[in-house]
This record gives sequence, C-alpha cells and structure tokens, in this order.
Amino acid sequence: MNTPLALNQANLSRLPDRLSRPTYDRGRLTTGIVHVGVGGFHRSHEAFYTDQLLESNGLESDAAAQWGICGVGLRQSDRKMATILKQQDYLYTLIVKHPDGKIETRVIGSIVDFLMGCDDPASVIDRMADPATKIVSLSITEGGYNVDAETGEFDTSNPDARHDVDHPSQPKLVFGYLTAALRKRRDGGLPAFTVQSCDNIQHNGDLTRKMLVGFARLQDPELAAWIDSEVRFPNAMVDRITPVTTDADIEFLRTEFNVDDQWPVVCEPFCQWVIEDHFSAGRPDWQNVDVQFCSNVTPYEEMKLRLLNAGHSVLGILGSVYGYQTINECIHDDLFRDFLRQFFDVEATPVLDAVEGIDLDQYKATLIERFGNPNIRDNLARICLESSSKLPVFLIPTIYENLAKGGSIRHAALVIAAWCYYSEKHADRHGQPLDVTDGLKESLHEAAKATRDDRLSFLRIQQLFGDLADNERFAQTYLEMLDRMDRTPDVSEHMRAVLGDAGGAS
Ligand code: CS2
Repeated sequence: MNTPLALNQANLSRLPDRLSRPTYDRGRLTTGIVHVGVGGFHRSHEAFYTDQLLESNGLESDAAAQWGICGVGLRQSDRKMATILKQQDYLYTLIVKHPDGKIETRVIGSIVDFLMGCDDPASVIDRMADPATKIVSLSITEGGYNVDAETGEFDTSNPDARHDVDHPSQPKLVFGYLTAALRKRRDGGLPAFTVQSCDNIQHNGDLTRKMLVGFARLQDPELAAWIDSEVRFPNAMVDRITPVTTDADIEFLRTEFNVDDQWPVVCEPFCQWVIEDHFSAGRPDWQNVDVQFCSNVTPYEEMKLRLLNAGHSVLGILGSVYGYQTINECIHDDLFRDFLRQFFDVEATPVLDAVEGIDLDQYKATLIERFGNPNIRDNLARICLESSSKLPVFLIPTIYENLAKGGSIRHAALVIAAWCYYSEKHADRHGQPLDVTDGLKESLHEAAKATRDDRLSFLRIQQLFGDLADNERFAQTYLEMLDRMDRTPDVSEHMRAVLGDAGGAS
C-alpha cells in the first residue's frame, strides 16, 4: 500500500472519490461563527450542519460564505486538537456508523481557523469582537457554566472567576472572554453577537445569560446591563451520540481510503438540533439542512435530557459496576434493556410534558435502538465522565418531581446507591479498577466511604442532591438500595428486584 495521504487542503482533490469532501471554495469562507470547545461533539454536530449548508448552497453569494467557523480552545488540554486541526488545514473526517454496518464518511470543511486562548487571549477576544463574527457558540460541558450549586448564581468563589474579574484582558474562563469581546463591540458601536450554548443543560441559553451577566456585573454593571439587553441566548436541544475516537478509527481511514487523518470523529446517523429562533445578528440558514427552529424548546430539552442523557447515566453507572464496557453491551443484555425501558416508562415519562408532534413511545424505542447500535461502542467511561455535573441535570429533577407526585423512585434510587459504590471503590463488582474522571472525585469518594458510619453521608452532598436526604420516602428507598449493594455489588440482582416490583408502591 502507498504511504497514506496526509489530510489537508492540497490533498483534498487527490482523495479517493468514495470519500465525500467539500466541493465549495473554502478559501472564500469568512468567520461568522466562533466556537469555544471543539471536541468530538461540535465536530459531529454544529460543524457538520454548517458544512452541509455550505455544500448545499455552493457559496453562491457572499452571504452564504460568511459562516465559516473559527474554533477556540481556552486551555492547555485543547492543544492537541489545535495542533492536529492546524496541520490538517482544519479538515477532519466524519465517520457515520449505522447499526447495520454501513459506514458513511465525509471530510468536513466548515472549520477554517483555530485559536488558543491560553497562548494569546487577545487574539480570541479580537476575533469574537470582529464585525464578521455573528455567533459565539459553546460546548464547554455541563460543568463549564460555573454555577454555584447552592444559590444557582455565578460561582464567585472559583479562583479563575476572581482572576478574570481583576484581569479583563487576560481571562481564563469563557465568561471573561465573552465579556471582554462584548465590551469591545459596545465601545466600537457594533451590534452584539449571539451566544449559542450547545450543552446538555435545561434552558441552556437562559443559564448562559444568567452566568454571563452575573460575571459581567462583577466587572462592570453598566456593561452587564448592555449585555442583558443586547445579546440573544437561544435555548437549544442538541443531539448526536459521538463516542471517543479510537486508534481503530484512524486505522480504518488509512486502510479504506489511504488517508491519514490524525483525529477523525465517529458518530451515529441520528442527528437533531432544535433551536429557539432568537439571534442578535443573523444566523445561517440551518433550517435548509434539517435544523428545527421553534419558539419554545423546553419540552424538547426536557425529553432529551431526562430520557436520552438520563438513560445513558442509568446504564453508565449500573453497567460500569456490573463490569460492562459499552452502552451497546448493556442494551444487548435483556435485563439492562428492560430496566432502562421501565425507568423510561415508570419514572421519567410520567413527569415529562408532552412534546408536540412527538410520539414518546416511539422516541423511547428509537433511543433503545440508538443505544444498541453495535458499531458505536460508546464507552461507559465517557458516559460516567463528570457524573457530578450530569446527574443533577439528567436524573435528580425526575426524582424530585416523582416525590412531589407520589411517583416511582426505585430505579433512580438504585442508580444513586450504585453511584455511591462506584465512587467509593472506583472499581466494578469484580474489583477491576474503573477509570473515574470527575471534578468532585475526591469529595464523592470521601462521602461514599463515610456511609459505613453515617448511612446518608453520600446523599447529603447538597450541591448534587439538594435536600433529598431529608425526604423520608426517598431516604428510606435509597437506604434499602444501599443495604442491597452492601450485601452484593452484583447490581443485576437488585435490578431484577426493582423490575419485579415496579408498578407497585415504592
Ligand atoms: C451523554 C451525552 O455525556 C453524556 O453523558 O449522555 O454525551 C450524549 O451522548 C449526547 O448528549 C447525545 O446527544
């Protein structure tokens, strides 16, 4: 075999025809979108939709060419992405894996630049403040919003936040960057850009507004008021399962297409983006490539967070303790699949609002199919990554609402008891170590360990569970599950028990 062709602009025309690639003139693209947090998800979702749009309109007009994306990394951990994308002229391959084994591949061309904030903060601030920039979008993870869990306000105790208040031109957090850029725009008489959150958070736009205005107020109350009135923060629901890229994926492109892409992205065929149509300075015609615009995204967000994301966490935690590696492995075990479906039906759905035009039964069946896609092999370690930022959004609200309505809480209680075990042992039921990554790893571990003397210590972590420990009904059910986990960490036994008594009183 020939030496693989490096993926870059000069080699694009030399790639095999079977590998779809941009036919639009990337050289004409200007940067209308600055995106903070370029990982797999941004590259399989917003950058994918934008590439589809650029391809479909063929850049017929200058207006169409204004929506190139400039990626931004704020931290050292973004360096690998920055380096690889730069070497590849910001091109990468999207590998879409269908459940039946079919694979679609396309080189995506919508990203046209990349800046590293930690190297040169001014370059990022200037790019955001540039008149060409119309949208700054974010995928900074659920934990990136710097929310004080107790008050729900901007967390001013974060040392990086305090640093940013005192050093407006050398920020560390995204809110410092946005504030500095918006100040420049206001002072220069430019309109504000839109801030578009692409994270799995309920009312992600509203939360972004609250955090940004909260931060800006500490620095400059007048500017904060301007931001509050001028910047639009559309709420949005984002969805596409995007597992971690493996060496096998890189190898696949080498053997199949003789191309050397150092960091391709793998994803499922399903893709959805529902956005509230409020933008400060225009937006791409994403509706032409199946992005849905609506006036109120709340029911979509809730459905997705409390079914898909919560379902992932349910399987992620129980599956990890059981000793499974991937979501599809869980789904192919009847017990795990039935448990998940029952959690959906008995706990999650009864506290969900109806979503116009969506048949929830069908949605749930589709989720199980998507999770079961044997070619995606979504790692449970990815799903459990930063669970302490995820469960309060994905699962805990369902528990509270069920408690208020007298609904079932047993499935969720078992998941939390299993999470306590996971946090104490950092190992599966056989004692095999688990790869645990969580900002609260240490405090979770301490609280979980302390349950030996104080049974509710884990549940008392207020920033995660609020006052669930004071709710007698929940505490009792949780203690029953904790006792079960003490008897045996074989979660399958407890899942069977919960399955058996669902429908009855909890
Ligand atoms: C996952 C999500 O992070 C998680 O726990 O549930 O990354 C999920 O795969 C995406 O939200 C799918 O759209």
